[in-house]
Amino acid sequence: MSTTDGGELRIGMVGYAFMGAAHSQAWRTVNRAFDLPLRVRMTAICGRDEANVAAAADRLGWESAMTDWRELVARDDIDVIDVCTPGDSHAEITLAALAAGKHVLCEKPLANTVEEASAMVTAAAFARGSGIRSLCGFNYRRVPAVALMRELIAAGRLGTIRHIRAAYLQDWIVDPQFPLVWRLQKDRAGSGALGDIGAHIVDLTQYVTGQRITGVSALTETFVRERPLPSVSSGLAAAASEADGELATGRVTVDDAALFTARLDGGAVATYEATRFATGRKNALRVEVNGAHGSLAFDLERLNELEFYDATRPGPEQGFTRILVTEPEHPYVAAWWPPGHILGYEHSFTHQMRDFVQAIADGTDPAPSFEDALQVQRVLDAVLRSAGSDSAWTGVDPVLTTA
Ligand code: SOE
Repeated sequence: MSTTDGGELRIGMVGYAFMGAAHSQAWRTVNRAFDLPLRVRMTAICGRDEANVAAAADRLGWESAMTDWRELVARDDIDVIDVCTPGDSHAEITLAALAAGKHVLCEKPLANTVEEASAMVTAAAFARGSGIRSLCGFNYRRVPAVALMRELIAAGRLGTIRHIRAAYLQDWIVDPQFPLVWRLQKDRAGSGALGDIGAHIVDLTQYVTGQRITGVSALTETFVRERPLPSVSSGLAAAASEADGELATGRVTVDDAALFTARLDGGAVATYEATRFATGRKNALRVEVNGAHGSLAFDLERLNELEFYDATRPGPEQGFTRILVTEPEHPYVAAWWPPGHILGYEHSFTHQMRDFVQAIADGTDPAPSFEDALQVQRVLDAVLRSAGSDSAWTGVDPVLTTA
């Protein structure tokens, strides 16, 4: 069982790419922004390439660097394992860490399959009996404006929720020459835009409304089906179709875009769009919730703001107002700056670490739990099954031109 060492919480992180960097920034700042009962110690970072992980340790502020995550998990001077790797290793690392009595923070989506996610839920439930805490890294829940959105909806300010409208738009692979990185390979990532960014809007909309998706109708599309292999052989050469003198290419085995409608258990209906081909949109996450008494809208590109339409106000005063979510009474904000001094993307990760450390100290279960993340995984699986079947698809007869 993990024991904190005299008020220290010793972290071991696996992975050092984008999420590793974002989590490292959060581990570095959490005790400086928040008054916590435990002091985080960035004990070790782990990655496969010895030189690269040593450089990452130096750049990101870790005390030591390792190349074998199994050794990291076995260390008795580690209390928490933070999993920042591609999805195909989430389950293996998490199961080993829980079995070793470590608290676990696992990046989203929880796993590449429902089966893996279910095994992680079972292991987390068993470890919970020994006081071990686990959390899945849906960080956007911890943007103050998103947390405020949930508070306003829970307080009934919108009344009965009728519509949920969510889109997460990126464009980083529009160029067909962009290489076949791990996010574009099903065996590494599980799915494409759906699991990477669609998972965020599934979790976020369920979080802010308190409702859960009960069914979907979906379509997915892969616009570019062959891409150049990454410069370093990624073991895909066997699958590559290498013509004479042509650059070796490999097949894209995931969705570039996923669109689906959904029904939720509180009676709301919803539309979701997750795509990496929204040319010009870089990281555009937008959610709007329409209720009987009003609406709320959040835009990640304006993450310190929340748009609120209060239909209970006198007619002449009605209109979308812009709430600047920087007041001390807003979630998390009091730890930072005076009103009007805005926060950024990285603060959501610091807030995530704050809640995780506090939960470990209090002996409570942080959210989203692995059970919450398994439900997201089930939605992703349902989307892919729906998209793979023609059952709900109704074709439109072509107009036969006489010309
Ligand atoms: C995809 O590029 C990505 O990095 C996601 O994996 C993250 O979860 C999201 O926060 C930003 O975009």
